[in-house]
Amino acid sequence: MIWNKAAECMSDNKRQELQLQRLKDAVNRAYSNVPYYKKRYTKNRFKPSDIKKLADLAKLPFSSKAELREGYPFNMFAVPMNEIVEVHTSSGTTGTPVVAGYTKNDIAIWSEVMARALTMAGTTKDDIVQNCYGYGLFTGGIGIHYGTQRIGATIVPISAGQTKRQLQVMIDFGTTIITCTPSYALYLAEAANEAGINMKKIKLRAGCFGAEMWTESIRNEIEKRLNLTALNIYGLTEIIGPGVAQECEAKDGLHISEDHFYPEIISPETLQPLADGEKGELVLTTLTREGMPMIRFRTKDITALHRGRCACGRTTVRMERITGRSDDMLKIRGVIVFPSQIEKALLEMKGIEPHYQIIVTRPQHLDEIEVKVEASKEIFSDEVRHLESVRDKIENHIERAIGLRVKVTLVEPKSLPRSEGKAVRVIDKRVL
Ligand code: DLL
Repeated sequence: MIWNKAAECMSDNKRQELQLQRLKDAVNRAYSNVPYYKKRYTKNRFKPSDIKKLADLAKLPFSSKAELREGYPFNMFAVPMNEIVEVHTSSGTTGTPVVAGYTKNDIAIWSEVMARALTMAGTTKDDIVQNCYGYGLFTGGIGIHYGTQRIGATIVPISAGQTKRQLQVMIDFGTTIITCTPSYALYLAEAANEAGINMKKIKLRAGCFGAEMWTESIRNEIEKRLNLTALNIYGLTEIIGPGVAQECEAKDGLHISEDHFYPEIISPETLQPLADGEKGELVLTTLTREGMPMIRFRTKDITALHRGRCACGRTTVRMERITGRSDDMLKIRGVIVFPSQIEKALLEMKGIEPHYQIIVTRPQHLDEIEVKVEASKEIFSDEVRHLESVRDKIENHIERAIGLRVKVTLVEPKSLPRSEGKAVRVIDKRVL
């Protein structure tokens, strides 16, 4: 168990003092060692010594994925290559990835914040952690691995895929904690059900699910089907990987390890800082990272921050679960739609499975959304009239939720593609 009370239960004053001192160092390191920052700060007539208080950070320009890609592969590194002990890349399927470099000390910090995250899910030395995040250039597998080893729990580095084997190992090894994407958790549950495995009889107790957007309804499904406590883990390659933030058992937001990652919320339209509690885009600054300092990185993830002591006793700021991206937000016939709103509406309906795809098209210059969702086995074998009435109900329900009429197609159970990593939920076929 790694509950670093000195860091996680710090008073606001003490934390801000520590953050300011670390921020000064971080900005200085970035400015002195990475030409990208030096060029931009010089253009803005900014010197690292201009950081006198935390709010001064807002004077600095943002960084974004697109700019980091231009630094491919190693131009964003702030130390000589022989101090970089590990590299990872962002999990994008297209285009040039962002490469993240870590020094030995960065790996120690990553292990620490990941250990804190797993501890929030109740992991102790006595646990067996089945890690189904992919190992390799993706940060998911190795990040969880480091955290588990830091706690001294047993890591089962099974990686993604091979669902039958996952289930066998889970039973034979007595896995107590599982880590994977929420969509893979649902897939595992389905496979377990098919294999006749009674989840109540196995030892799984909790899971850290993240790397993609999910909702409270998906949490309820996972908890019911896998018979465990499902907690949310957040992170991104550019900042460190998983472990930037994690939900504790109070399930009241994700605690950000803010002694290492400084969060801001901005309006994606005006780019101005927003107050606590207001929803906007999360911007993160690494306070201690040596290999690749990241100053004001626009995550494009939409959330809000909440301060105050949590029921668990931690005082670190909490972020709400991510409800969308400022860049994949859908605008359908002028109306803003977040795929998560459709998911939420869908999962409130009976007669369907939590496997769906949202397809956006633009026939005759008008946007259309088709939601393909798997009918449950019972409903699908029912008469057509019943199927149609279920479909109409879902269409009405989604319309009430998002203010738009969408076309719902009920498809055969298990006919939509399953994913072992991030599920592809939205297919935008529009040429905009
Ligand atoms: O997905 C790191 C990770 C691995 C996090 C394992 C959690 C568990 P990237 O591939 O760089 O890194 O993708 C980062 O994924 O900006 C979010 O848009 C999304 N994301 C990550 N965690 C969550 C989450 C890893 N809990 C991008 N909820 C981020 C919603 C998430 N979105």
